[in-house]
Amino acid sequence: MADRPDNSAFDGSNKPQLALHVPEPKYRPGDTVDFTDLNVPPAGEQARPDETCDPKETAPLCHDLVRVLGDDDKAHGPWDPKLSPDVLRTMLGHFATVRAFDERMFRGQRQGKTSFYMKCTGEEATSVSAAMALASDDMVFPSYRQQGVLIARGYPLIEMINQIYSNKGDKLKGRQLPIMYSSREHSFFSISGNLATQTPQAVGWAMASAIKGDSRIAATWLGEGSTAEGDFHSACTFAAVYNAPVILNVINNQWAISSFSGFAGAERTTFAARALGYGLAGLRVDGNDPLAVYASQKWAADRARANAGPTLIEYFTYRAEGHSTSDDPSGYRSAQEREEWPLGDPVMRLKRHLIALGEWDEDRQAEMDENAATHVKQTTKEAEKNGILGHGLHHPFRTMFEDVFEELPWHLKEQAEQAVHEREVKFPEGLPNR
Ligand SMILES: Cc1ncc(C[n+]2csc(CCOP(=O)(O)OP(=O)(O)O)c2C)c(N)n1
Ligand SMILES: [Mg+2]
Repeated sequence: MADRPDNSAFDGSNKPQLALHVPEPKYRPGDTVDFTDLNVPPAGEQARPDETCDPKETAPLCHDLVRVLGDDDKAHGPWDPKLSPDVLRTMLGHFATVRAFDERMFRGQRQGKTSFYMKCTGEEATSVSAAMALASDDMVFPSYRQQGVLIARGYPLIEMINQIYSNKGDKLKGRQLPIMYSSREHSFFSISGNLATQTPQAVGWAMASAIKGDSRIAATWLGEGSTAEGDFHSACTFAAVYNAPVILNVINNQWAISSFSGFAGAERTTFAARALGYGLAGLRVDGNDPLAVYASQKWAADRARANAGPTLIEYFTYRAEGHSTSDDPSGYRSAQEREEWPLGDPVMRLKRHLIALGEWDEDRQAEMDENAATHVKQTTKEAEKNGILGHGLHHPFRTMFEDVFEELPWHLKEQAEQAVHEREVKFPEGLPNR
């Protein structure tokens, strides 16, 4: 929509009329997509300041794009993390698991086994590669698209599936939306559906870690759309003021359900550049380049561990699929965007890099993908024994009143009794789970 002055209040004077700008995405369904005006700098050309540098030194990097993997599939420049082929193959293995998991869970939702699922297709590096650069006991405060963090940390797939199916094996007892995992043992903070709430929590946890003289740092992830929430800005202020040992990862996949990134301010400046106003170190990174993601996360982690301060990282990527199983992106964006997206696919890029190194081949890749699919399939079958959506094998109804208070207060006791009574009236034949 063009900027149009609203003439309804025009008073006839010759004062300049004000016009409201309402952002509009460049491409809508059916449009031809052209990304040639997108500035994609060559890999390896971005400077790498010292981890303990003054935040101001990162200013140029907030408008650039840190890239390591070039069009020749080789690693270039000072950000090359120089990972061993074994570590690269481990990363590729996690990618394969995440992709196989996403495929099967998406299908499970279509088959009615769960009510909801969210894929991270195209964004795998922003969680897997980042998690691999952190220590396993660093506390992570993810959003809902970081299944790759749990998988990289070795969280059992069956626990994830039990949670998605809200079955009797679900450790969260059906109290969370499917995919909103939580694992204290894996230093993975409970996911919240209220966008951006995890960001001040991460900063607060990092501050507490510093107060206690601990050595663990915190990292959080949020979507670019969620940066429009006030919580994110409070988090940035606290992080800067107290020099909290925290990493704020903004995953700019350019869409927030059907709202494009312009509604979160992308037309004006980059998300990394938000760092500058707060006095945080900032990096803008090719989010589909697994080596650049690893290197930048490691840089920020080392910076936080050295008490040199927090970092805001924008991972520039593209949400290749729908927002969730409840979404149909063909209604609001051009299907060509995914095809024309110039930063490619992180899984293919890492695979081609390993092949270019002489450390991998297509046959081994096919075997890896097949093994991942089989592992996920078998684990899914195992989890289904604990129940799927609507099969009654969930936690007993009355348990929803438990675990919050040591001693259930009288008014909740009353509610619990009333709820059980109402179910008896509604289902006089009885229910398998009381
Ligand atoms: C406070 C709040 N507002 C709105 C929503 C509804 N909502 C859920 S996901 C989403 C889009 C978020 O987009 P983004 O932050 O870019 O993350 P992405 O889904 O792209 O990973 C919205 C608006 C919510 N859950 N919480
Ligand atoms: Mg987004």
